[in-house]
Amino acid sequence: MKVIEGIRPIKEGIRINDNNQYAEAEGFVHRVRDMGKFSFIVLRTSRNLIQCVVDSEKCEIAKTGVGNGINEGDCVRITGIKVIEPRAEGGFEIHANKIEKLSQAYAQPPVNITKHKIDSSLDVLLENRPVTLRHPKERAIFKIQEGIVRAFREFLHEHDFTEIHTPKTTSAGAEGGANIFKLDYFGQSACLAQSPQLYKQTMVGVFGRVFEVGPVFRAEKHNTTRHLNEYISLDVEMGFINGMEDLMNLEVLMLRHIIQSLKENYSKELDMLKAELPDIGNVPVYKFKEAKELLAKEYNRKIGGNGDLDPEEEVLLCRYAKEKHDSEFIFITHFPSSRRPFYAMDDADDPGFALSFDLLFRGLEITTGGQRIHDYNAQVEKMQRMGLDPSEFKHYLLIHKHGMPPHGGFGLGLERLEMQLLGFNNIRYASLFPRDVKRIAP
Ligand code: AMO
Repeated sequence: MKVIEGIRPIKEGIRINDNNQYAEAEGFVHRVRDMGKFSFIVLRTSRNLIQCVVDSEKCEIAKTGVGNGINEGDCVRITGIKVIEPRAEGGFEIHANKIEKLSQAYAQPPVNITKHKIDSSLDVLLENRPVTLRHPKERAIFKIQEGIVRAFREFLHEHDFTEIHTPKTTSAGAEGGANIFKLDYFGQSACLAQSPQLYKQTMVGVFGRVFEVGPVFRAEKHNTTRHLNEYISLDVEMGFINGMEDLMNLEVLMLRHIIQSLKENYSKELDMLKAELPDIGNVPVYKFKEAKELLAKEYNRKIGGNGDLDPEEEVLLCRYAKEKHDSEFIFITHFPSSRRPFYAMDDADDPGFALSFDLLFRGLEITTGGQRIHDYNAQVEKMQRMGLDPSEFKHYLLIHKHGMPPHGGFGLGLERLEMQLLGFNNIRYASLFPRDVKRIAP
């Protein structure tokens, strides 16, 4: 009988024995420096760079991989004595007794990934993504991304939310507008999900509180620094709310938890990227109308426009929030109803405006959310008012027909949040393999 072994216990690419004297580390040869009698090999493990000292007379080099010697890019396992060395990363180095060469690299990286920073244009960075992601600073971005999602999940689980997975191929777009990717689905017209909106509401009728982390697709034709054609949406939907404020409070608490968790578990990566995390105190709230008036008064902006905030206005509102309220975040609520989707609930006291909000952070919208219509008649009536045919939404309307609590939620763009946290001027830096108008590979 064949026995299947368990996973070898190893943490961040290194295992240290019980008496803290011996270490076994596995990873990639990041840098080699030949000092004559001995060499320094910097090993890139899954999260760290470990300095190893190799005296070729004392060290056994087991060449299981092809080729001569040990070169940058090779995969190796190094065992040896753990020696305290304050100048080395992590405060120690390994004096190698043995190097097992596990495989060999066949080419030099297209860009130098051993320098302090990758010195190339965004295009070159993305074109060579499978290799450039190996640079410690590049991978730090995505370690932090893991941290954001992990803390998001942790917070919501603690507050009784159930994680769901909804389909990404759908029969109709949830958000409306022209930015829908159409596809042929066995002869039937279908599209890629613009958001899990209708499904997450549906699941409130099942679990009460739900969330999802998943890709969404937007056929935006504009190549901007803040839009991707596929991004990761952090979606939340909560039933039995007393009003939109419950959702805004939830989001603030959630963001505080994310920041705290990043500080506790990802300080190494945050330091590497010189990230300045925000303190999240009370987040100021302005109605859309007030925000427009404020922009006119404080910054001479013309009132009018298209019922939304343009990018410059988002920057100005954040500047105002910082100066006036010492907050890097600002909520804008009560957008004109005509500019919000059919599922948005209107304010009973001010029917031209929807109970919806945007959260702006350091000059950029990172979230849209709001309260939804839960009453069947009200939803059918609003669809008709907006020129939509309720029969095309017959599955969605089943939830209203069979009873829905007052509910609402929000969608947070993962790459946008990270881009603002790390101070990037282009969203593509925060996406592993960005999809934009010109790029669908790698
Ligand atoms: P909305 O369309 O505003 O709302 O999207 C929510 C958040 O998703 C991010 N985002 C994007 N990020 C990168 N590239 C894009 N092209 C892009 N478009 C949007 C932004 C934005 O704030 N269903 C609603 C949410 C809800 O009400 O629950 C929705 O999808 O950070």
